[in-house]
Amino acid sequence: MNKIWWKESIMYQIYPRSFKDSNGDGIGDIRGIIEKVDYIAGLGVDLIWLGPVYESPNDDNGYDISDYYKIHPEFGTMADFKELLTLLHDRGIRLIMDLVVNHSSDEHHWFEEARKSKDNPYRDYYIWKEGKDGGPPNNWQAFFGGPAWHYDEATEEWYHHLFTVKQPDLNWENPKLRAEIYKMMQHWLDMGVDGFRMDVISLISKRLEYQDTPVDNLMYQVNNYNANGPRIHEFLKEMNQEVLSKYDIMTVGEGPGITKELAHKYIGESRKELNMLFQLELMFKDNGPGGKFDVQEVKLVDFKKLFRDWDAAVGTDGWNNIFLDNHDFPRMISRFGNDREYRYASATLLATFLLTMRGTPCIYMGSEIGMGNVAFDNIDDYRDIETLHYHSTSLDAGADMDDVMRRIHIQGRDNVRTPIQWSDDEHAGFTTGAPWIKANPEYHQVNVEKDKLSNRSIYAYYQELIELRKSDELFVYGGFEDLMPDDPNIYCYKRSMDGTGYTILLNFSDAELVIPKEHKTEVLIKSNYQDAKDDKLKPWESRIYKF
Ligand code: TEU
Ligand code: CA
Repeated sequence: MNKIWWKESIMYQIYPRSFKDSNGDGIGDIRGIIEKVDYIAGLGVDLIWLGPVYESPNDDNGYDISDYYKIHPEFGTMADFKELLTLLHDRGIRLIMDLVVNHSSDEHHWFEEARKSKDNPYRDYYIWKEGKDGGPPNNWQAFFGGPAWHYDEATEEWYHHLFTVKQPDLNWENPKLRAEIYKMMQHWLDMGVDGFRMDVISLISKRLEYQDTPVDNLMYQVNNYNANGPRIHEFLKEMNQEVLSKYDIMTVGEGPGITKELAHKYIGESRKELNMLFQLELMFKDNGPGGKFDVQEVKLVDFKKLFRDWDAAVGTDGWNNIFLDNHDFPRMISRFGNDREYRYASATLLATFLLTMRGTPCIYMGSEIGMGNVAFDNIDDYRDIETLHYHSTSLDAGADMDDVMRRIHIQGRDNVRTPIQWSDDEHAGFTTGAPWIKANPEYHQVNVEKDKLSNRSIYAYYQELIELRKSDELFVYGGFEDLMPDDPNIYCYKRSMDGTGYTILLNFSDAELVIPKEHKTEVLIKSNYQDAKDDKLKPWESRIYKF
């Protein structure tokens, strides 16, 4: 196993709009992050993933970029960005940017040119087709609803968009486009950025037949027609050769359709493509036949199997990222823990999981104080395009709207996009103005100020666990073994090397459970309960034993 810094790093994701507003316009910004650099550094993390801060009309909150070289004025200036980078580097913290190159904004000048005429030099930067029988070129659906094609009257052709109509897909078949992207990546890396999180990178190589899918199901279409296209590895190898290999940086790829069987092709060290993946299998596991708002139960045994299989899939020639939420999915404490009776215990149990698994952990901002999902009663308080689209189409279809709201409360992306709760002040201390999205009313009970004063501080627990992980490289390079794969409530695994190591025991339930006998001889070095008992695991108790 090769040793390298990005395997040893502890990542923290910042969704800039919702982190901290510095100037009272209600939008989180770079100077807000600068104000909180000590808060971030104090946690002990050493790698930041910064969500998109590029110029964007914000159809999809920055995932629709109109200029890859500019900082969006609502986030600040290029000088602010450079100052943040320096401040972080001074503290030994690296920063990676979001790289969103499956699509651009329709307001990018490439697209504004491309749509002018069929012979425009930028035409071929995007994907244009003639319609079929008066309709779109094929029956593909877009992620956030509607067809994956939009008719453009000026040239009487359709352009392809897997996300919204304002996110036209880029044509990676075109070498000029690829060269532009590589040049742009070099620009940021030359500035000192430490790598990229690559948005839906699994979708960039298209199947040029553009065949109809026989099944009316978005995920089926994505997995079989959109993801892992024929040239994906050729493109990633080229990108690695032209750009990535020239810098001491890290990359994490994201995207649907990357199964554990295919993972090695993306991140095998010998393959020279990417370093690690945000695998979405767990994130999609509760999606029923009706998609993400059709929520199904996921059992702990399935959760464990998934991590066991992914660990085996990367083996010793590859690397995983370990995360349980991000800006697209529900808060981990609400999804996998108990955010009501056992907030402290389940938040710290999930922290223990993230920080003791094999793979680079990624902590989504707010987890360090145990922030949970939000449930606004009124749809007007929601901002996410996916949620709003789901609501309006359900309304048109005559659905039971109480049930629709209930589903939004469970799965909507705004669950993770409400402002960070800094204090009990108005708007959770996030802004002095009107926030772009309301704070989660839980902020009166759950906020940074209160957490830090508490003798059961979740932030303090994260600090301790991060320190523990950093104190022994066995947590990074040791092997992983699931010791009780079939237990319905307990996750028990071993991290070890040459006969020494740690046993991690996690009670994923509200019940008090008997401790499996074989661990009684080991030394307990950490529990999330101060009054841990010898023979019983309390609800959501986590333990780390050394042997
Ligand atoms: O998301 C990729 C992705 O797979 C989404 O379809 C995800 O499944 C969806 O958000 C679930 O509801 C990335 C970004 O993380 C997301 O914020 C963007 O909206 C999307 O790409 C388009 O750029
Ligand atoms: Ca602001």
